[in-house]
Amino acid sequence: VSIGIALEQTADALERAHHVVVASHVNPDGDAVGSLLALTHLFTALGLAADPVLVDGVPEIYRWLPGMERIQRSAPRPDYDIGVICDAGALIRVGSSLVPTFERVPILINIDHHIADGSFGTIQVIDDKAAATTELVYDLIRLMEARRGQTILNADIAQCLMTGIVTDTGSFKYPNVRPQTLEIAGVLTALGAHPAPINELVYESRSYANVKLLGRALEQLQRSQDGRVAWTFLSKEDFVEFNATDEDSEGIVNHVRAIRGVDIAIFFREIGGKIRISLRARDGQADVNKLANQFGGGGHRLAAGCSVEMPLSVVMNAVAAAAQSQLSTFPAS
Ligand SMILES: [Mn+2]
Repeated sequence: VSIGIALEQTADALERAHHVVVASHVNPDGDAVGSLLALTHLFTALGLAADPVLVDGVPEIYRWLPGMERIQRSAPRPDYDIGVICDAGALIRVGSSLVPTFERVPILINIDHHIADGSFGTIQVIDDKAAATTELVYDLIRLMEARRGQTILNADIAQCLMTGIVTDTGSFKYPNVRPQTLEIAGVLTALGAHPAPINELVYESRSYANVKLLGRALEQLQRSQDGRVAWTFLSKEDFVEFNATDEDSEGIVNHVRAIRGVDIAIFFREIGGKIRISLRARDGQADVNKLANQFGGGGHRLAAGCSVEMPLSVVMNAVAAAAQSQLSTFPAS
């Protein structure tokens, strides 16, 4: 199904709906929160009752986003006409407590830019060329405006959409930026959503604990003999020492990826009896989505994650070895 047809089908379904539940993935990033809130604003403008849900709540660095106070950790109603899941990659990624709500909805709309194996949803608005899910939400808003002859896109929605673009492109630095990304960003900037203050709020308003954790993580940095895989970790003791949560470890993996010669960067942290793993690849042949799949996780080619229940040292050896094994099949980038 082409993206245009899927958007039309989504618009048709929305015309007939009353109660909509909207969700995105656990451990939400800027594109998850941004697309979720932009959709919530859209549905409200269309006269629908919309319930936005994130089982993990909203991370501190996104709490300034317009409408964020509407987000709940569970669905308040038992039943909905439509369920919309954005930026999630897979149904389970909304969080297991929320899956039954989405299994009950008669129409499930999946809006995403992840390449999903066995994609889900009655209607799938999926375009892996989009830099962010908010690009697809922008297209849906424009379509609804054309259908209704109504202006919907406003300054608040623009902030939400731009946040998704800024965070999923690493502030316009990643190869996923396409001409359309910058065209949409131009429209949003004209509406008052300049990328600079968003960048400041998201990346340059770090907690003290975040910077202390970064220092510890850099101290504990390791790499493979050929330097193509680098990794670091934070133990539960590290989190206790700085009175920090996993939210405070945001962005650390990018420092590992920035090392010259590194094709795959890995960041392990010991959180609540599990090991959470963030994976990043330098643009080239490395594919961390595949690597994450080997350990029950997922994401994109260049950014992915997973979570495993094994001792930290065991997990570190296993994932670093799997990364080296993938890289051994092609030359350094
Ligand atoms: Mn995304």
